Amino acid sequence: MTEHADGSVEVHLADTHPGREDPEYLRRRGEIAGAALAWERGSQPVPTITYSEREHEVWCTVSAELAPLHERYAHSEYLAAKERLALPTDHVPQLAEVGERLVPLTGWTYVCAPGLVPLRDFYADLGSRTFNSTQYLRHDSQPLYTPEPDIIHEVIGHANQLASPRFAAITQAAGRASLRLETQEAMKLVADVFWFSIEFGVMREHGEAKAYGAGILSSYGEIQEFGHMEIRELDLADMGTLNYDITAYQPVLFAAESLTHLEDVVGEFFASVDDDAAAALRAEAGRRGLVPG
Ligand code: TIH
Ligand code: FE2
Repeated sequence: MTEHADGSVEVHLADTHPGREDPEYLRRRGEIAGAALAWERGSQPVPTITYSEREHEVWCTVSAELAPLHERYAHSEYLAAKERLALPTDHVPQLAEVGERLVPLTGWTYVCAPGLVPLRDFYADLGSRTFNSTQYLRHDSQPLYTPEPDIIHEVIGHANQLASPRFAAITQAAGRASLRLETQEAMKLVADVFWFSIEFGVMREHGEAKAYGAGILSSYGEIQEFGHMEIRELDLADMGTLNYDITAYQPVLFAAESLTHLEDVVGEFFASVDDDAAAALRAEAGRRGLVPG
């Protein structure tokens, strides 16, 4: 992202991004990022974005495609939370509205982010039940999957999940853990466990692997494929050190046996991890030959 002297913002997209060659999309991305950059936390409400018909259309398409797939593949804890949050399916909601719905349920609020937020800042905010969210939409040529988080991922994936008090508590615990960690290695390990749980976690329910991870639940492409991936048992040393590509469907996933199992293993880990415990897990991964390259 480049901020020009005239206040305009230029967004740089990866070579593989479907909107890379679309000048109108790039202009719009700059405009929305600019609104977030100009926003000052605390002094003003999160900026309202006036979404175009084309953007509302993407939201409607993804909401409609996901509805039956959630019924089929999402864990019941997520489904119940989604029903309570009752987000609109016919237009893109404003982040302020997402927060207004979440606060009475679990106390989370949404703030706007121009793009990727530095890891430490993102996690520190999770510790106080504040979610940094992008406001732009994925490119309409590929609504089924986007290689970077957009408002569909942040809201349909995360906000629905955060409407569950139990997922909300695990997410906050990861945020609070970040405040205890001094080393970058420990922070990376926690973020990687988060990736394989809150972002891409699956959980057994009635003998089937169901999705509760926000990254699976916001992609109607990936949600139809995760059942065919390699599904391993929860394993903190493995989750915390396995390499992954954020721009592709995840070929390896980790399944909890139940929500209580997830809380006991991942929730307890976030609640107690410090630099020493993180180093010990990395050493364990090394002994077991897990750490790649
Ligand atoms: N791939 C997700 C989607 O299409 O909704 C978005 C992302 C989640 C995590 C990284 S990118
Ligand atoms: Fe996410």
